[in-house]
Order: sequence, then structure tokens, then C-alpha cells
Amino acid sequence: MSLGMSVVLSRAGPSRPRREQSTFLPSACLLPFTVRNEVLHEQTSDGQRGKPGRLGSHTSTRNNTNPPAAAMDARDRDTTTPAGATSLVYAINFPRGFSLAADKRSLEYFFGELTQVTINPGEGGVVEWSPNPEAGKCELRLKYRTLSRTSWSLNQKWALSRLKNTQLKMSGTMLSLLTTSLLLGFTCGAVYDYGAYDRTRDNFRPGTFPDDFIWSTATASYQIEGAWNVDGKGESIWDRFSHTPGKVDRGDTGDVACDSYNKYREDVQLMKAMGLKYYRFSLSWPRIFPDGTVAGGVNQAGVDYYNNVIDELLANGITPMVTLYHWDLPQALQDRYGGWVNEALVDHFNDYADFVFQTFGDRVRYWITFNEPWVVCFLGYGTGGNAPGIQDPGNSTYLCGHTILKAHAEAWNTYDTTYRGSQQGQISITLNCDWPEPRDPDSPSDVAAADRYIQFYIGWFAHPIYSTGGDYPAAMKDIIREKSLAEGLQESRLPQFTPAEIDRIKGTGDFFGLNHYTARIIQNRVDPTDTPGYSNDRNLSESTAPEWPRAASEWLYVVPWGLRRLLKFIKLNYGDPDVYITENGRSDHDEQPPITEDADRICYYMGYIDEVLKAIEVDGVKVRAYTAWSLMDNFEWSRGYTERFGLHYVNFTDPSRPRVPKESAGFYSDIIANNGFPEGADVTTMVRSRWEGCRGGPAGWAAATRVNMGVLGLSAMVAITFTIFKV
Ligand code: GBH
Repeated sequence: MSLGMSVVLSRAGPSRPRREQSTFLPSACLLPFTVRNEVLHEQTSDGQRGKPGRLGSHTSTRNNTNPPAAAMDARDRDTTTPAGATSLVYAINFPRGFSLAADKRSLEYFFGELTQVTINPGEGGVVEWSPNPEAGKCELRLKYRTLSRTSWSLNQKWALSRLKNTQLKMSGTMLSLLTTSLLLGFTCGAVYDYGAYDRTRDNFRPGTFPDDFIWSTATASYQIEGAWNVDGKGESIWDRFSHTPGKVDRGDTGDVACDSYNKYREDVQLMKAMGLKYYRFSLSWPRIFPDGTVAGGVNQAGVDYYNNVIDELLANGITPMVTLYHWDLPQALQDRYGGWVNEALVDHFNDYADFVFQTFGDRVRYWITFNEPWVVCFLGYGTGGNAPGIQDPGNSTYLCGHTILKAHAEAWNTYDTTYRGSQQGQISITLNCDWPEPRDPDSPSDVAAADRYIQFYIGWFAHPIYSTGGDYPAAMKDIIREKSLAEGLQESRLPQFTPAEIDRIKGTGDFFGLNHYTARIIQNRVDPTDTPGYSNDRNLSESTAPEWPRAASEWLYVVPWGLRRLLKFIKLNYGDPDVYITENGRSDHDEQPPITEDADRICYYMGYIDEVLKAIEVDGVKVRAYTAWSLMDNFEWSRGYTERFGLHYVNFTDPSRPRVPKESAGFYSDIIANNGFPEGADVTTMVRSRWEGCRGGPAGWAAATRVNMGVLGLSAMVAITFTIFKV
């Protein structure tokens, strides 16, 4: 501003041509009326005297009718003798309430002596001042005598400098308009630009993981075992579901799957070849208890199978991490009780757990009760997309969660009181969660919506187990109750825990098991017309960013930084627990030729694993384990074999189900061997060379740049239009 002033003052002078003066008539920002600034007619007349023009005070006359006294004084003191006069005709739009009668002085003060004023309210024309022309519709044609060019008083110089200043202000206005537009362009770009390469966020960070860091891969019983009705195994809800036409893509089933029931030794050799020291797999409950109950009898062949798997792992230096429930409920319990909506399952699950601890606990040190209760309850009992295929998002979904939390707590307590002392293991639960990024991080309602998303997602189970107060998150309790009552119900659709139950559940996690794959963009949205239930209860809408690369699974967008943010959230909200990442991975399509040079999967793993490293080193999150999903391609639930998550390729059309390592298996193996990305290691060099091209990199840049350039171009055009035409 001061620089502008000094420039203006040094340039101000008496020789400034008249034309310029008329060019820089004020804009709407400076006058109580809008001058379209259109010279309709211009003529130089004789050298009549005119009153001096004065611009200094017009800003303060906005929405007022008179120039302030100080300005009037300045004019009165002025002694100018103009050498010539000009008549100009301007088109002026008046604001509502502008009084011409009262503003004549104001106009004269600005233009000099008005010699002719014409108001044209449309066709005709009024050649007189008239009191209140209708806002915006009038055109003022006026003739006036312009400023003298011969006898410049100091006052005039001041006036001129003010004029120049006004001029500068106007260019300043245009400039700030342009700047604002540019900033807006960048900001808007940034708000919707979640995937572009952001150096501070996405730079590759070399480094190694803590010495005792656990590297693992995972599978699940129904997804790999096959042998669905062999050796006394009972039917599971997934057998039933996949055998029901229309439930699974292409009619695929887990009848044979990877045939790991027969090929587990080979699986262990795959792990050994990769240098893996841990393996996460799950037990099929109906393989051990065919009808789900101890009373119904144990299936010894099933017990033998898992004993063999565990022994084979241990013999090869691989530590088993065992999940008790990865979705394959005994169909008998579904038939008898309706599944997880019935609290009878708490005891049956606890009996099963007790047996399992007793039978395998001498060799198993890591236990996970449930895999992803969110999926079990929302997809199984809400959308019906997963077994048992029940569509009741309003009630069954929450009842299911309630039962599972209790069942988990009982099993944890059984282990804690009966087996922990002798077996010295750890037991917990695995929760899944996508990272919710608020659509606009500066919008409190979007931020609140993102928080509701995470509370309803991971908080649903994590809050009762890991928070200091226990119980469901307040957000869930409040909203679901409120909506339930509004629906005319007597009580909340979300069941209540008794204080004793809250206590019983609280603290039942020795570590925090986390499955994470992707992220969502969350926006506040209340939709009273939508079906009542879990989705609608959250009052939000979900989306994704165009810059996010997508895997074969339609829900799986590659957003590595989301994992780091989720890990930090867990640290801050759930008592800084030891975090075991029990799944993370990416799918390819089932296509020919088979994708075994899986560069996208390598990119995914390098990105996500590096975010884990940042979470540990920068954010201080106590991540103890990382598990790649999956050791091999397998039955991807309702997608059947159409999506492949494996580090190994499995040919499902070949009866012998051959496994072939993909390039990613070698990559992951290198990470394990190096315990991360130490400087100088080949794996680190390889990551560096691929990094930019992998994620965000050129593609992300391109997308973000296109968005930004579009907005910028538009802004510039608007600003230029303003500058040239002074609209
Ligand atoms: C994991 O769940 C499972 O534990 C594992 O068995 C599975 O093979 C792996 O993922 C790969 O999918 O579009 O509404 O249907 C991952 C978490 C959450 C991912 C739900 C799929 C689908 C939501 N899943 N999501 S919806």
C-alpha cells in the first residue's frame, strides 16, 4: 500500500491527459451508484470554467447521499480555473433508494459542474433530476465540465493523486480479485484434491522397523480350505450362502477353494520361501463342532487338521496367529437361533473358544476372537450381501454387534482367567475400518460427519473395548435413540449394555487388531427419507476422489496416507495400544493372462507399509505387526474368484490348484529380509525408483493439475473480464 502510494505520488502531475481521467471513473466499490463506465458520447467543448472534480470521499458516501463535510470543505477551498471542459455522457445504474435530488451534489462533486443530466427510465427520457428513479433501471446521461489542466493547486495535486490512487485501488481491486480467484482455485483444487502427490505427506521415508516387528500374511478358513463337507465337517452359513443361486458372482463356491485342507504343507513352504515368521489363519468352527455346540460333539478329524497345520508351521519356524471366527458360522446355529442376533450364541462361542484354547493353546500364542464384526453384522445382517444374507440394517445389525461384543468379552475372559497363566499368549479382536477424510477439512459439519463415520465404524466395537469409559460411542447412542423415537419406537434400535456388561467388555483387548484397505471422503448429510438403519443413522454421505487409483474390488481405492491417519486416531482414542495390522492388501481382476507381474500390488504394499513406518517413527504409534492379505488368491466372498488378493497366484481351474509366486511375493519377502527399507538396500533403491510412478506421482499430479488449471483459467477469465469491461 505504501509502495503504491509513493509510486502514485511520484507519477501524479498536471500534465496527465484528460482522457485518462475519464477512463478511470470509479466502479461500484467506490460510489453509491454503479457506473457502467461506458462513455456514450464524448465531446470537447470550449474553455468554460468548471468546478473541480474531487474523488477523495466517494467511498464514504456509499449508501449515503452526501459527500462528507470534510470533502465538501476541501472542494470549497479549491480555486481552480479549468482551461477547458469536456462533456461526457455516462450510463449509470442506480442502486435502490438512491435519491437523485439529494445526490446531485454528490455527483457534481465527483464530475465537476453538471451541465446536463438526463435520466432515461427506458424508452423516453427525463432531462431533469427526479427524486427516486427505480433502482438499476435508469440510465443517467450527464454532461459536465472537466478539470482544468492549467492551474493546478496543491489541492488539485492531492485530488489528482487521490484519483490516481483510486485508479490504483481499482487495479488493486482487480488484482486482489485475480489473487482471490487464484487462491480460490488452489483451495478448491486442494479441497477436492485428495490423491495428488503431496510431498510432505507422501514422500518416501526410508528406514527400518523395530527389531521384533512381526511380518505376516493372512488367510481364512472358508476362503482357502475347501473340503466343505469332508471328514465330518458341518455346514457353515457360507456353504449355504454360496450354494444359493445368485448370492456369489459366477456362482462360485468355497467347496474346493485353494484346497488348503489338503495342501497346507505346500502353503507352509510358500511362507518359508518368503522368509515369513508368522501366519494368520482362521479355524472353521463347524469343522471342529459340526452343529456349533459342544453337546453336539467334536469332530476329531477337524481337530487333527488344525493340529497338523499348527505343527507344520512351527516345524518351519512360523508362529501361528489364530482367528476363531472369520465368518463361517455353523449353519445349525443360524437355523436354531437366527445367528448372531441371538445372545444364545455368546455361550456357544465361549464353549468353542474354551475348547480351542485348551486344544491348541499349548502352541498358539496369538489369538483373535472375531474378524471384522462390522462386516459380519452390517453385510451379514444389514445389506445381506454376505452370509447369512439378512437385510435388516435397523435392528439385526445392531443386535449382531451386541452379541459379538459379549461373545468376544466372554472368550477373552475365559482365556484370561483359565489359560493366560499357563499359555502366556495374547488375545484380542480384529476390527476393520476405512479412513474417513472430511470432504472439506475446514467445514465443521464435514469434520463432525467424518467423526460420526469412524465412531459408527470402528468405534462401534473399539469404544466398548478400548476406551476408558467403555460402552458404545456417544454419537451412536444419541443419534440412534433420537431417530428410533422419531420413528415412533419405544426405545433405541441400538441395544443397551448394563453397567456390569460395560465393565465386562471394557479392557478385553490385549492388542488392537486392525484390518485396513482404503479410505472414503465424508460429507455431512441428513436424509429423513432413506430407510432407517445403520447407513442412514450416520447422517453422512460417502464418496471417493477421482485421483485415487482403484483396485479390482470396486470399494478398494489406494490411499496409503489414510492408514497413517487411522493409526494415529487409534493411538489417540483407544489408549495408545499395541496395534497389530492383521490385514492390508490389494486386489487384481481375474484375467488372462494371469497377472503375476503385479506392479500395482507392489505399489500398494510399498505405499502402505511406508505409512506404517511413518506412523511408528513420526507419530509414535506402537504398531507391532503388519500382515499382508493374502498369502494367496482365494475365495473373495460374494465376489467369488473374480478378485485376487494373493501374493501367490492360484489357478482355480486346475484341480491341483497350483500356486505361483507373484512379483509382489518377492518384494514383500525383500521387505521382511531387510525389516523395512534400510538405506543402501536393494529393496530401498527399487522403491525409490518406482515411487513417483506408483501412487499420486505423475497420474495424481496430472489429475490434480487439470482440476487446478481449469479453476485457474476460469478465475483468470473472470478477472480479465472485470478489468477490461469493468462490469
Ligand atoms: C477383509 O475385509 C476380510 O477380512 C477378508 O476376508 C477379505 O478377503 C479381504 O478383506 C478382502 O476383501 O461395498 O458395502 O460391500 C475387508 C473389509 C469391508 C472390504 C467391507 C469390503 C465392502 C463394503 N471389507 N467392504 S460394501
